[in-house]
Amino acid sequence: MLKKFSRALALTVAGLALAAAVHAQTKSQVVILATGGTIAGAGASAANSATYQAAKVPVDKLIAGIPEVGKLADVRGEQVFQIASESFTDESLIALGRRVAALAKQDNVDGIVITHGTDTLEETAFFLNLVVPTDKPVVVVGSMRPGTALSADGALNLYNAVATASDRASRGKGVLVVMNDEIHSGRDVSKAINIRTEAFKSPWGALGMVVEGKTYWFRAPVKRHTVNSEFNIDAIKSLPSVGIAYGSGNATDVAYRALAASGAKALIHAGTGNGSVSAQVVPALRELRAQGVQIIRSTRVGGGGFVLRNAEQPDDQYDWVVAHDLNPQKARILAALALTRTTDAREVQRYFMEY
Ligand code: DAS
Repeated sequence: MLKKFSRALALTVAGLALAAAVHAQTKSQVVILATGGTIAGAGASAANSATYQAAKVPVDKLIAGIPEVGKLADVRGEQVFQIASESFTDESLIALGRRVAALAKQDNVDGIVITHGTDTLEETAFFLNLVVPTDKPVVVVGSMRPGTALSADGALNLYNAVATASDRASRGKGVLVVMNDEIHSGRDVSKAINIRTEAFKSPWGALGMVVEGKTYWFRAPVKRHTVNSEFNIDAIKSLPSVGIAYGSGNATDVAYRALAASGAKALIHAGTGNGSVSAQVVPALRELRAQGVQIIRSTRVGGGGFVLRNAEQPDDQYDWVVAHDLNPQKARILAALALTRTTDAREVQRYFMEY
């Protein structure tokens, strides 16, 4: 009897060990969704690191350019768009979000990489962070130089993005952005420099790094995202129009009134300093608020602060919203999503404090 039991136990242990070994050997299944941008760009000569045509190289050629990635994961590509990202529309965001969410539901997909132009990469990453209900890694990546340039950064960025998307340690951290060996939160990161490979910065710091195909983590997001978000791409057919107007000296209310007249349901004020509003502009914003337009104070000042409610302006009295630490372009994304669920300024303010 005892002999039979120990044989069965030995077989079970061996079976478990084999299963573990097979699992460890089974590579992650990663899908690369290509949308265009510089990472798919081509210049006339290797000396052209800043003069080139974006959105030229197809996804299969991008993957062929990093053969080493086969050691990290089984990778396949889809060409979703082939555009420079400054030409993204809200319809582009929704179409991309739907594809990402659909792939994330598939058992044979462990991670998703999105190649993207750098100009609006931060907006797409934030949008996906808010609307795709998955804890699988979704990694957005771009490059500052085309693949044809000397010391091009795209191939290593893409390799690092696949390394991050195929690593279970990347799960549950929201949508990520991998650029220049760093892993950033899609919520926090923005393009801070327009012409260097070290272009992307997060005011509260990167989450980690990727070095030689391995991820190293030092922090995790605290704001709501993905599976903990109240927004879901499946419920979003379109986004309300939200305009952005830039604050400066000699300000007038012309841009705000024009945006409202064009149908904007919310106005993002890219204010000076702490979201300050010129005395020449306040009356127009109060009038537009009274007509139902949401007024959201952000700041043109980047780099690591946040707009404090009721400091520069009496937001409670005016029924205005502050964008907290979100820059104007990210505030536009969250405001548009918030307006798919509410027209109450206090509820909009809650979204800005929680996401
Ligand atoms: N025009 C830029 C874009 O497509 C190129 C780039 O930097 O990716 O965002």
